Amino acid sequence: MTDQPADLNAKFQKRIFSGIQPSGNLTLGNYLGALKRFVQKQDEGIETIYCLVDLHAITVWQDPEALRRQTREAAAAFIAAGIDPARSILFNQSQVSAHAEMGWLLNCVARMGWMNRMTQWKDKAGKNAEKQSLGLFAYPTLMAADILLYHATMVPVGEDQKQHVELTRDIAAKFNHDYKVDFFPSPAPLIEGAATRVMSLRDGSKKMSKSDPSDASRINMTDDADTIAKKFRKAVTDPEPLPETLEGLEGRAEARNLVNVYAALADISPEQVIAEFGGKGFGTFKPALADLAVSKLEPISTEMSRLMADPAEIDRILGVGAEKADAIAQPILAKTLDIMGMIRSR
Ligand code: AQP
Repeated sequence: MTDQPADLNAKFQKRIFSGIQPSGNLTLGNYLGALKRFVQKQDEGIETIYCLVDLHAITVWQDPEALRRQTREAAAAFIAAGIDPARSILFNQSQVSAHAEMGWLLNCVARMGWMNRMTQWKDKAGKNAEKQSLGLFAYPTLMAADILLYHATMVPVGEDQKQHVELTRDIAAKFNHDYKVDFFPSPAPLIEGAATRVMSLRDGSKKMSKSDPSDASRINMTDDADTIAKKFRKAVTDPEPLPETLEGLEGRAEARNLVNVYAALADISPEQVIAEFGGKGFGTFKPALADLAVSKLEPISTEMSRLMADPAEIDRILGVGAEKADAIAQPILAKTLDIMGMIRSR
């Protein structure tokens, strides 16, 4: 792709944008790979904009009532996990129409060849590409629109979304190059911590996902203590005890996954987990992991239930967030249209 000037991002203020699809129960993967880190970034004092990407969610079928409930539940999860709507902008995507408009503009910048290379598209469409929605194919350009609409410079995501942020950089670079401007920054993916790719509890080669048909494959943020303990107890592992060194996890995807999850939940390194549990069997490690997960997730799910008892208050918070988001997005959309040659006479 066209190179961007080295000092391009220096022109833009530091701003974080990220999102989560309200397409089902949020999982431990969403929590460790995204939500927990969203809170950390907010608490570091960086300007943070977080979006429940409902327009992305409908790229696969969503029952309308379920989508509304899931969107409120996801908002409750954000707030219960520590997102403060007074310090971060929190809103649902469809309330800011500029996302869809910018998505169209960027559809006209992105190239089919780039889109065809997206591994999430290939994974989700599988052998059934003909039957997928056009929206699923265009998912990554809408994500680029989400990010560039705010001139965001950093995007905290899990490992699976890295390619989409790289595509966003390519789209920004092509736009800047074609229109001879330095208008869009080159946003950087922030992929940090021990749990950037939490794996399924049933298959160590697949990522934990809220749309996996097997509920046993994931820990949901709303699972109760008994369910969490049972799912970890039944998690697929090999029969060996944990190794004495990190290198000993080589070729042991399931064991590595559980060590990484423990490290991320406890805010320690995988080395420290091995120092504590090396040589011990899963009969000891799994209950310790379950206790740790319950101690972190239970207060969040209790607070989520409290928030969900007042859906009107959640809607109010999302409405205020949408107004704040719109105020940033509209001038950037207007300038984009202007650069592209659209008449703006009202
Ligand atoms: N297993 C995971 N480990 C670490 N991070 C993860 N994320 C998702 N799964 C894991 C991160 O969570 C953020 C929001 O993801 P999303 O809901 O927008 O879509 P996704 O990546 O496709 O997540 P799911 O759970 O697999 O959703 P479905 O099943 O609906 O497609 C992103 O930052 C993602 O990296």
